[in-house]
Amino acid sequence: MEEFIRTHLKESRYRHSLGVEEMAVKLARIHGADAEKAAFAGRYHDLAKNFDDETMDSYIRKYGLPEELIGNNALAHSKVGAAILEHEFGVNDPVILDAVRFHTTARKNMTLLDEVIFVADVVEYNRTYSDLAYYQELAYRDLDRACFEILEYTIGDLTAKGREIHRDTLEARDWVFHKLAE
Ligand code: DGI
Ligand code: FE
Ligand code: FE
Repeated sequence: MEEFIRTHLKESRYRHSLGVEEMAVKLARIHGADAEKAAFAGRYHDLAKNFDDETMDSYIRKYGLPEELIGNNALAHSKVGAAILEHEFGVNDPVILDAVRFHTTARKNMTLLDEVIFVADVVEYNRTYSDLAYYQELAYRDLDRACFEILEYTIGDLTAKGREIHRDTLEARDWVFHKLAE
């Protein structure tokens, strides 16, 4: 598997993966998730990110993934990544597979590991946006709140760009909003 990401990821994407691993372990320790699972899911979450369209589409068909993923690598890479971990590398822990599968859109009823990976992806040390320190501090302090603010940002950004927002993303925002209000 290490060989797979070394050969299939660009250098910067490989570094991002190690960054997500490190951040996911940190968040897991703070918030009480399984640090070993966090490390594994973090390291391999983007394993399909740099596939060309043809390769991505062939995996979507091979594993019977939804047609809506064809030509949408932003959404497909997380679903294809989970399918490859499961079917080609024999990973059978549903908690790890789901954390990879939903790392881009999030979803309602997220597990603790789902949230750890979703947030670590955005706040890992190699990211360069100006509010990074703010989001890192928020992630250490309040994982649900970090999830919510990231979802709000993503939805606003996609809306501004006129792109379709996946149902799972909208449901995740509503779910975490109600969780915070409780
Ligand atoms: O793979 P990474 O770059 O590390 O991060 P990611 O897996 O969160 O992917 C980010 C991309 O996914 C970014 O281009 C925005 C896109 N994205 C996130 N949620 C949605 C989405 N795209 C669509 N169309 N709909 C969504 O709900
Ligand atoms: Fe990703
Ligand atoms: Fe990522």
